[in-house]
Amino acid sequence: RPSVPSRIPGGEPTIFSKIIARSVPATILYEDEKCLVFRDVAPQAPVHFLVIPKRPIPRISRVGPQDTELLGHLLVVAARTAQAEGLADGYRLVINDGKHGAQSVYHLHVHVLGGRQLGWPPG
Ligand code: IU
Repeated sequence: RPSVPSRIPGGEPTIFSKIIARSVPATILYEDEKCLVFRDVAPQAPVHFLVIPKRPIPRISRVGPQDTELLGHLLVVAARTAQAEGLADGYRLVINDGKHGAQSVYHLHVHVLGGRQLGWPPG
């Protein structure tokens, strides 16, 4: 079938599916049967990694009740990995959704940013 650019909402597979499949390299911090954690290729803070489900949910606005356990798991893994990365002074979780949220890869991901004082509100 024709390949679909990752910027098209709902289109898949994205580059994150290739990272899961190991056909595109990434610095992987954690993996289990449901999720993968890897460093963001363009870090916006001294520590910046992404937590993604292996199942390619395109965006947070598309989740349903059947995703409750998976979404909880992503947050627990995010917190545990933040601790392992030494972010004892705090950090931020971000999920961008759609055009106004500045989402660029349509495979759900939780950003974890830390290692410096972050500002508020975000841009
Ligand atoms: P966004 O929330 O969809 O805007 O975030 C996508 C992130 O994925 C962004 O921070 C990119 O730097 C990051 N990323 C990556 O880590 N590796 C890649 O190959 C690509 C994007 I494309």
